[in-house]
Amino acid sequence: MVQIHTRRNRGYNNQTSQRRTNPKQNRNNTTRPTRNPTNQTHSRKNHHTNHERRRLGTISPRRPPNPTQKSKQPLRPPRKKQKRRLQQTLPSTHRGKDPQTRQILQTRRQATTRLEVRGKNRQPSLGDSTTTQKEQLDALLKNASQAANLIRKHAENNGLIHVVSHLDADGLAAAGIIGKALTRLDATLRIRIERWIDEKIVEDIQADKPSLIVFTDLGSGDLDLLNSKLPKQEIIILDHHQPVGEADPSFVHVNPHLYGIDGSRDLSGAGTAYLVAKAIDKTNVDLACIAVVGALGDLQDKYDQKKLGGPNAAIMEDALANGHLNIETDLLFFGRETRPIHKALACTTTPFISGISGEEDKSLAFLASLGITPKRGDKWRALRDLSEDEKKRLFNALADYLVSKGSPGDAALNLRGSVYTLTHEEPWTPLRDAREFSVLLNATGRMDKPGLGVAICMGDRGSALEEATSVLDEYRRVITKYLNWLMEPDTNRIEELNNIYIVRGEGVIDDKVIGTISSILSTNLAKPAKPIIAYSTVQEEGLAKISARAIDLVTSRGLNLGEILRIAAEKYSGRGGGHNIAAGAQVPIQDLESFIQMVDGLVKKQLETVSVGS
Ligand SMILES: [Mn+2]
Repeated sequence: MVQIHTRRNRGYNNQTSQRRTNPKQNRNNTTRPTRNPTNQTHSRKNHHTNHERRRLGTISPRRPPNPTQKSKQPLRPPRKKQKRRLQQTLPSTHRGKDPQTRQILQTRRQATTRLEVRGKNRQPSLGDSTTTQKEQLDALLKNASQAANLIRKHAENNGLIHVVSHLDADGLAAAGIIGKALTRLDATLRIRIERWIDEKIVEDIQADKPSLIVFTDLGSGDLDLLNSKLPKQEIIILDHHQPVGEADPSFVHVNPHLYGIDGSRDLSGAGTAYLVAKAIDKTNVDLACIAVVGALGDLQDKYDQKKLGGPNAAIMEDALANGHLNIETDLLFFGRETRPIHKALACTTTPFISGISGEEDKSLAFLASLGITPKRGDKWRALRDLSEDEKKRLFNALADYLVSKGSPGDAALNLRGSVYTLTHEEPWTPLRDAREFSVLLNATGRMDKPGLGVAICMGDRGSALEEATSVLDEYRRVITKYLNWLMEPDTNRIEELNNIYIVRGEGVIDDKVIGTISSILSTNLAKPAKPIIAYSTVQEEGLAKISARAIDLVTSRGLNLGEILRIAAEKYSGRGGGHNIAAGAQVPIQDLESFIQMVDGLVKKQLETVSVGS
């Protein structure tokens, strides 16, 4: 039985994705009334592009694995003995052969790219010795297999396993990976997607009397809450956010930060979940590409040519080895193999090209102005059909255009890099390009349909994919509309303060997409070294929802947005936290301006302190 539900349940979540129902098990869930959510906006996803940090970056000293995390507690007696065999949904797209599109790939480039991501040729990481990195990863893997053992035990006892995950692309991918691994174990499970954890949510989960709770892509920032509210509960946390406090020794806490691995860049929530899934059963290596999608969703492609590195690269190798992934370097337009070039251009929002992103007609006109014909005969041309010269012309024109629109000089660098193609996905679908897949997941989460995203990660296609695709279209329209609104001249909706940018979404921008907006803008404003604080206000709740982004250049100098937002929000009886590079908070509307001033000051202070001290 799989139930996927969220606090803003609508449509799909309670119906389609509920594969097997048992009236008793369902009592709390399937008819859960839509609750007006409070405490939302913890937009912890996403970081941001940057190139400098891999040279400057640091890895914090390795901490030995916590020997107390052994989870020796006796298991509860199994709750119910009914066997619930789940339909084994093997992805329908994993069936046939990859279409001939692959043959047309530029083989020379393919060969070199594939080499680069493997073994010794992988990007050297950050001045730390390979041995140390290996030790770190080994310790993390050992920790992951503790989690795997505990999950297997609960699955064998047929206890209810409650999976709680984060609403963004990485969180949905993580939920999908663990969800799939659990269905393969025939486990009884329930999946719940949240923007963050609070007391009410913990109580709701407890009311289900789960035998095991697995938190994915969240939990590490809420250890105090979990310690105090769930003292007798068996708990696994698979997260990559900065841990705040110490986990109760009975918890199995798997987090790369505990082993000196940078969780904001080198391993995602989905990646952490994947390591556990792989430890549960080797057959789960087919989920490696979903972990790649999660890492890209959290913008972890920070290595040269926008590659993934660290443990993410090892996961990428699993996906390459099982033939589900192909990597090439090219312009990063979604659907490079399959989509008409003007559509591919219009679908691309990193960087956001004002006047082209989201506007197919205008992209078509832009191409025409460069003398690039969109069709050959009566067939649309895809990016792969362009000559090298045409690609160069297009890249240069876009770079000039971006600068003319006020973007920083290197914004165009975001247009090129490693393209991750999921070779078993149907061409023309948004799942074919791993980055677009992550945008689709994000869209389902942000548009109140996270169950769709999880179902797709677990292998559903068909009508689920159809519905998700239209959700994605709608999401793109919404984002484009908001970005154009923000960028209207003479409105000062994007305001530059001394140390930060403020993006004033007021009550206009839906607070659920404020994180996406700040991510997109973070590569597009004139002074990228200034962190972005974007907010939207929700009058009914009396709250401002805040999403902050910085670039690696600044975090490598010691800026920690998660900490700053936590401190500033707590001062105004709000709450905040996240990664150093991407964080979220909420504060009462009346305190918003003081909060902003405080953040501006804290950013200044933190950067000064660090540069003086180091
Ligand atoms: Mn994440």
